[in-house]
Amino acid sequence: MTDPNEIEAARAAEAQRITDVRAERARAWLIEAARKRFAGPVSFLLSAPQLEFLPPPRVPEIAFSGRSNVGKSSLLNALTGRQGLARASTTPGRTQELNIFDIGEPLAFRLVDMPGYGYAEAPKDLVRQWKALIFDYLRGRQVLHRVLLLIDSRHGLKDVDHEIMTMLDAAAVSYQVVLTKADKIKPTALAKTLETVLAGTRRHPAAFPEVLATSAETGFGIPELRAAVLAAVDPSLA
Ligand SMILES: Nc1nc2c(ncn2[C@@H]2O[C@H](COP(=O)(O)OP(=O)(O)OP(=O)(O)O)[C@@H](O)[C@H]2O)c(=O)[nH]1
Ligand SMILES: [Mg+2]
Repeated sequence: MTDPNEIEAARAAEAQRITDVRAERARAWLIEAARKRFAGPVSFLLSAPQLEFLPPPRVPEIAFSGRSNVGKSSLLNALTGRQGLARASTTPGRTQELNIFDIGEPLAFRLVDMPGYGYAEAPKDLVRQWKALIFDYLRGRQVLHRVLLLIDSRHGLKDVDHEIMTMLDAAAVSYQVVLTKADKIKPTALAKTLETVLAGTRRHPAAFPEVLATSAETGFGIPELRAAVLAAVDPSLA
């Protein structure tokens, strides 16, 4: 090979290959670090019916938010590998308070299982009360590092989701959309939802530019979500 263009092209291809190998190694390292972190100590701390019952804001928090019944509590259980840690149920409106979970000993960060929004059948007063609690927490918590905004793979983004996203944009709170219940639809339908949801997040400046698909039932996407949580807690790892 003597043609300078060919030599340059070969050099560029080799540089790209090295970059790809490094990125893959970093990704594998983060996934393993996240697996270890969630395999370690995890415990329920408290349920806060109002903001004044929250613990002092000492460590980063990651919140699970989304419509009622979308699978917030189930996803938290899948992430920590502990069934029954957060209470899940087929009845919408199961989680009514901010449930706080401590990760790590010494304490590294906290996960927050939130009540669902957009549950039309609940009494109006209760809906107002939940909405106030959700909005006040999401808007005002200084240690909130990232919101995981859960969306049902079968349903995509609804008006109430856009409402929360607009509020998070205004409050400059970083959030990542996570599709749940991926086991309930075919891979082709899932790919389509991923595409439309990703397009829907583009008009929201505070939305993380990557959407993850998960299933609490099969464990699909859970290692990647663990890695995303760890990177959100400690951006130096990302
Ligand atoms: N097939 C399947 N079902 C799921 C999955 N995740 C959750 N579910 C089911 O969906 C229902 C609601 O799950 P929860 O985890 O309680 O949902 P939630 O968002 O915490 O609900 P609220 O607390 O009421 O807002 C339960 O019957 C779960 O078993 C999943 O990945 N796959
Ligand atoms: Mg719940």
